[in-house]
Amino acid sequence: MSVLIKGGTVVTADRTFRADIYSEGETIKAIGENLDVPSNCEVIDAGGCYVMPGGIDPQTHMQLPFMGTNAIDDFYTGTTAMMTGGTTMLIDFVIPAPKTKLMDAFQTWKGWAEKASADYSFHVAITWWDETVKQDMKTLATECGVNSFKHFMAYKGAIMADDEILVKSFENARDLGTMVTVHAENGELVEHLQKKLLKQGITGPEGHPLSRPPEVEAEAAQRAIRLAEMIGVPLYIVHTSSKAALDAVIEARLRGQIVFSEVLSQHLVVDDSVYRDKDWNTAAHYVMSPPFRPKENQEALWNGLQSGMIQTTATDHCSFKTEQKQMGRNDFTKIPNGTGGLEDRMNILWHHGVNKGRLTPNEFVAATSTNAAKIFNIYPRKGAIIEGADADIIVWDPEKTKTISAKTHHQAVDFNI
Ligand code: URQ
Ligand code: ZN
Repeated sequence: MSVLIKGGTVVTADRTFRADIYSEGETIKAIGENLDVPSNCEVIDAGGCYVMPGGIDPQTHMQLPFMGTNAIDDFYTGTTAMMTGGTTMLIDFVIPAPKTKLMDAFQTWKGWAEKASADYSFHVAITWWDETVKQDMKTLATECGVNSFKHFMAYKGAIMADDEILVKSFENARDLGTMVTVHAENGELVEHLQKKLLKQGITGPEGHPLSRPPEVEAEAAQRAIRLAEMIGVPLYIVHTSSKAALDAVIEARLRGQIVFSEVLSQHLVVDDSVYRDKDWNTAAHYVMSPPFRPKENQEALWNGLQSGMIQTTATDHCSFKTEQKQMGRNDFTKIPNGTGGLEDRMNILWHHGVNKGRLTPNEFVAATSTNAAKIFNIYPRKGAIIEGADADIIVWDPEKTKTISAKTHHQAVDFNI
């Protein structure tokens, strides 16, 4: 199938220019004006619109088995919903339960992803360690195209990587020429604070942010940064949510260390007042980790994005229906952690970023697509509008408006934060 996108303004991470784009099958073939195209090709009128690289969401969890249930969006509903909002690729996570072989978990996730309606890739989490893990990391990096290994420093007793696992995995990842990513919260401190709060009789969702304050994130971010520095491996900190953690990233980057960071669209616009909602179900829907923060953290995160100290945006889409959130009805530590968002990320960044003058359209493309493609080594096949690149292209009408709502979104979850 050949398609001509005509009359639009092309916006990439580095330039804005008038051009038509002709693609055949999944590949961009020609970019320019007055293109010579077959008479029977489909023509899309992009007049008055921007034509941009499709969004890449570098952090999602489709149908993740977690905290005794499964995230409700699967690889079909999630990829379909994200495309309606302008994201054309996601990078999900293979998360082996401890003692599960990485290669077995990789096959499981690949099986789930066969129903995806858009392109995807995988990070692989290191949740335990022995020689087989080391060997499987090599197989994944050299034969399966995996170039990033994830470490959850939280979730003690489940998938948490302690310092011994971090050191061994970071060193192996370095030797494989790959990158390490971390969920930076100190799992020991979280457990300690959870027990203290429950003993005080605090069992509702309001206990969640109290058990993981910014200092818990900042300690883990700082520890991951110093471990990565000592071992000499590039580090990517996912869902940086607080000024305290971002300050650790900035300090490392100003020292010349290779540290990338990511911010979730949700953390840029939602604050911790949601946990004080009188309706238990509403407050429980906002239970995710790291939690939503006091509003002043948003300014720091926007400044981080605008200054280039934060390179990417994601959603960490890991959605649970209202009935699933009931698992923590009497104990907030049992509320499945996660929120939705992959359908709305691009709209949130455009409205609160570009329309409010924080980001240029070019910076919007860098933050929603190109930077993630470069960091995870899929550029310029993805995240670019050049001949030979994948034709993952969005036509963006900057004048169009919509109301974000669970009533109209395509995500499987029954709530929209
Ligand atoms: O921690 C994560 O990124 C996964 C388990 C999604 N849940 C969450 O609360 N962020
Ligand atoms: Zn996480």
